[in-house]
Amino acid sequence: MIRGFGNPKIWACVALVLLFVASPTVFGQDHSDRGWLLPESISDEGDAIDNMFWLIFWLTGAVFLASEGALVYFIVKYRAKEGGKALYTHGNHKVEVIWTVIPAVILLGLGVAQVDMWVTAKDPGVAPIDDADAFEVHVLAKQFEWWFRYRGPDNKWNTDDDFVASRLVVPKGRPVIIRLRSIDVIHSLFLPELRFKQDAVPGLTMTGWFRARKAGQWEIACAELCGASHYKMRGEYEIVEPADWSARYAKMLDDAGPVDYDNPTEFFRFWPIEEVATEDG
Ligand SMILES: [Cu+2]
Repeated sequence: MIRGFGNPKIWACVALVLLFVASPTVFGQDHSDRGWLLPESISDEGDAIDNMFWLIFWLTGAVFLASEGALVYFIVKYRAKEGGKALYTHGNHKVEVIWTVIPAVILLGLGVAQVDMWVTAKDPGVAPIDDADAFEVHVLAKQFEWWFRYRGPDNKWNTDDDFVASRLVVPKGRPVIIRLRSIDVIHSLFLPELRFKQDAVPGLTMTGWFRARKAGQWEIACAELCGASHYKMRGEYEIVEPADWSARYAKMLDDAGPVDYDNPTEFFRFWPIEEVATEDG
């Protein structure tokens, strides 16, 4: 047997090395160009979330380094010495009050600071639903795929030109309203670059919104483990330049074909179009 094989210290070192080697591969997947960083942010609302993220990161990072630094310092300073005497201490009331009050105040500050962001991102009453420019999409999640329903060229719901596609395609610069339902279990629509993440809860219609400032194609993930083929819910979303929008929209319409109401798709059967009008507003 190799010497030291049973030594927990050696195994702890091996585990630490493995953790550092493995982490970028595991967590940095598909974002290799950005390494450990968050994926690129493509909306102003997403930037606000990132700023909050980084503020918390630096605050907790500083506290982590300070407390671990103090720990190491004291371990070394007060290590066992020949002739050293033990000291009984009951703690220091003043210091304990200080390190309880300061984090409490910081936590309260963060709590207050995030309220606006939360309301902007999540409150259906604040989402720009009535904006004449708003582009609304109905998203239906099911094991194990996403379906997207769009208004037809008449720009009205509940008319014969509404159509369903398997891809999320939306215009750049306009507010996009997402109405989300699930046909079976809880799923979560995650558009990482937009910092958009919303659970699809069976029995409810969830509302969310975003406004992209960059055109391109990115990945959709289901961020809620929803069954054995959860991984199959990887999809793609597309943000289209205003100049290219009419052509892209026409192509979607073409690909989808007309809705056959005598033989409705699962989407229309589960989420009757008549219900749409009553949910709006
Ligand atoms: Cu899912």
